[in-house]
Amino acid sequence: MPQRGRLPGASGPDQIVCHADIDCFYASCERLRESALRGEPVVVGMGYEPGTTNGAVATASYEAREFGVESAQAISQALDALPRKIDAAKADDQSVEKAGFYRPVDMEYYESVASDIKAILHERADTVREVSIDEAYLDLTERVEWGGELRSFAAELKAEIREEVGVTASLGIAPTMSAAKVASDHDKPDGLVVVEPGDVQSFFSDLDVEEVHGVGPVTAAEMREMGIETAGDLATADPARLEAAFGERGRRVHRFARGEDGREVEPKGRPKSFSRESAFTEATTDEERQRERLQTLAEAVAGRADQRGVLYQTIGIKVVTPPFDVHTRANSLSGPVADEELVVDVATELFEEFDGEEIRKLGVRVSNLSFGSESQPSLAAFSGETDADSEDESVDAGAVSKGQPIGSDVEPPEGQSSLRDFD
Ligand code: TTP
Ligand code: MG
Repeated sequence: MPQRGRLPGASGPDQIVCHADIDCFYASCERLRESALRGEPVVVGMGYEPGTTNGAVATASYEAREFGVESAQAISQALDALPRKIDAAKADDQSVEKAGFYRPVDMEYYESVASDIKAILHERADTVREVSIDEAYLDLTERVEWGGELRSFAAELKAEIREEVGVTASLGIAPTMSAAKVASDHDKPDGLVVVEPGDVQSFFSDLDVEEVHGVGPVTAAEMREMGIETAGDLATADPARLEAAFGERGRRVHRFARGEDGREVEPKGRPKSFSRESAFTEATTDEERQRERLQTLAEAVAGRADQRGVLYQTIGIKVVTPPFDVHTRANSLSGPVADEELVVDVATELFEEFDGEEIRKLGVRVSNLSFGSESQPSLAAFSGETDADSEDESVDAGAVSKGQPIGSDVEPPEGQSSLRDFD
């Protein structure tokens, strides 16, 4: 079906929007640094320690969700549904099988993982709208065509996030932002749902009304009382009646359920770094091959930064030696530069420490970015804080300046409040 019913000002039938959302994000981060948690029920939250009683679940792994644990639930309720493994092991009457691991929230670590994911997203699309710590919209219109090419692009993006960061993302691709959002949620975890322009209304028609972007559990309950069970019912409901019950939001979700959403992906959030990595087919001690590879990576990274008009102040390398030991080294310069030769030189110099080593994989990263050509206010904010932050910079996942989200030096932090933005 053509773009029937699109709003005036809609960006046209050719928009290809991808919504990316990481699966059980905080729990996935915990699993990255504690492999014993993989495949186990994991709950991340506050307030489960002895002596504390109130607190809430931030997220639960899909295994824990099977026990009925979910985000925003009181921790006491979660503990009833899924006792702590450590308690179950002590008590004879509880089965360790039906217990889970509880971990406290560690925002600094999650921000560092999010930053690596966002770097990949910014590499893969020119326009990225970051909407929460684990969620972003990508405008792919200029990058791919609907069909097979788009599917391979999406599969590669998922694979890159899985291999480079170690978490799984669910992707939804559709001609509008709201449909893409619903699509990414539709087949979680590790989902990939593509809704082509002609299929938006049929995709929506049988969905539960609660799946429509902007319809929460409370609104959904009220809608059900009005006889609106599915997104299809919502799409054909009288908009005036919806407005009477839910205000302007009623009209908006009505449009969304019809696949009408004229919003374009407006950029928000910036890459925190540019990096390139490359693995040898087999670990090698051939120094010439190693150096050549490093040089190619350094040139690619500098080229990418140059293309985006970005300066960098920190240059780093990543060296993976067998079995899977990751070493990161970085040097901060006294000021921001854009200099390919310098990236090659600094990377080569940092690499000298690994002379004679057997190497699996190499990576080069520039960070501590400065977006000079784009906007003056950001540049001013950046200049004001570089000295304090540059010392802490390194290319490893822990590159977070104390207590601050990465990149808060280049733009105002989006903060927790943006997490649940209607976006
Ligand atoms: P979500 O993307 O909503 O949830 P999720 O990534 O844990 O699970 P999934 O996407 O697979 O459904 O939120 C991202 C993170 O935000 C989540 O890992 C923890 C945090 N969060 C809270 O702290 N409180 C909440 O109520 C919710 C919903 C999320
Ligand atoms: Mg998520």
